[in-house]
Order: sequence, then C-alpha cells, then structure tokens
Amino acid sequence: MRRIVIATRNTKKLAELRRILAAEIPGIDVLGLDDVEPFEEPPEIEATFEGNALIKARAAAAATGLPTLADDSGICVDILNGMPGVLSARWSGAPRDDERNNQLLLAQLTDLSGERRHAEFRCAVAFVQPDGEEIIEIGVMRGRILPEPRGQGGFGYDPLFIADGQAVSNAELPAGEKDRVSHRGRALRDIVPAVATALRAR
Ligand code: ITT
Repeated sequence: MRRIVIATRNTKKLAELRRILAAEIPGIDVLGLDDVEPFEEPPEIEATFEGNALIKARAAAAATGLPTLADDSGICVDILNGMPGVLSARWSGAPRDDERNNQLLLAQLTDLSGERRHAEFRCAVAFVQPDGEEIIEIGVMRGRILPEPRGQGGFGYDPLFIADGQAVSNAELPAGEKDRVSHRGRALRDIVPAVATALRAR
C-alpha cells in the first residue's frame, strides 16, 4: 500500500505537498491530519526548522503507525538576521494571521531599498517511519521582499516575495512554476527517493 501521512494543519501547504508528491510518486495515497484519528499534537518548540519538522513527523508516525512526512518552513530576512525564521507563522502574535504577519514584516522593512531586502524561504521536510528511521532534507529559495503585496495565489508570505530569476511574486507564479523553484519543491524532491523505497518495501 503506497499510503503516507502528511502531518500538517495548513491546507494550502498540504495542497502543495500533495501536488509535488503526486508528480513524483504516481498513485501515492496521501492522508492529511483530517483523514486520520485525532491525536495529541505536540507544540513546535524547537529553534530550527529541522527540529520542528521532526516533532510533527514523529508524533504523527507514532499515532498512525504510517510513514509520515512533515514540513516546517518559513521566511528568513537577511537584514533581520534570519527572522522571522521558525517564528514565521506567529510573527505578529496570536491568533495567527497571515495578513497581519505580512503587514508587520513590511513595516519592519520600511524605507529599505532592494539591496537591503534579500531574503529566503527555507523548508525542512522530515520523513519518519514507524520503525524509527528518520531522514531530513532542506530546501531554500532566495529572493527579495517586495515593497507591497502582489498577487492572489499561493499562501502566507507569497505576495511579498519575488524569487531570484522570476519576474513576478510567488503569489503570481503558476503553481507548477512555484513547485519547480520553491524551498518546498526542492526539499520534497530530495526526499522522494527514500519515500519511494520505503513505500515499496511495505
Ligand atoms: P503546520 O505546522 O501544521 O504544517 P503551519 O502553517 O503552522 O502548518 P509552519 O509552522 O511550518 O506551518 O509555518 C510556516 C510559516 O511560513 C507560515 O507563516 C507560512 O505562511 C510561511 N510559509 C512557509 N512556506 C511558505 C510558502 O511557500 N509561501 C508563503 N509562506 C510560506
């Protein structure tokens, strides 16, 4: 059975992960957290994307007994010394709100020219198997923070980000093009061989 859990509560992130995986492993059966029995989800308290991805993947693999992928990701702005980083989802406090996060980030970069707006999206993808085997891959997408939001697609900080080599914001990129260049696409494609091997062995 080519069945796998993706341990995320973010529906737009799940859609991207599903789309990328389906292109790489045809016929794979992807379950989101809404498709499995509820379990206690531990808080994401680590200081690294890798650490938080492992927290999410270990908990879901233990609860479901199924091979599990988890993604921890965020935006790291050079002049902010890598912040928001692992705090990206809650950058402007609770309750979590993407629009408010974006406004805060823009305000923090007021008056800074393009040369001071370099940033990157980072993604750690953890693959955890019920027997305890664990693999992590990292993906990075470099670019800049725009002076104002552009586009309606994607999610989170996408309207504020233009990737190096692109003419439009992440929120204006066709889905397939975002997947090709994104932090998530890169990390996931690197972990696919291990996932495919593990699923064949089950
Ligand atoms: P799960 O933990 O349930 O997976 P989450 O949305 O809380 O969902 P993270 O903790 O990994 O996920 O936080 C990711 C943050 O980084 C969140 O604010 C996203 O909006 C942002 N982010 C990550 N990847 C992104 C992308 O491709 N485009 C735009 N924003 C992204």
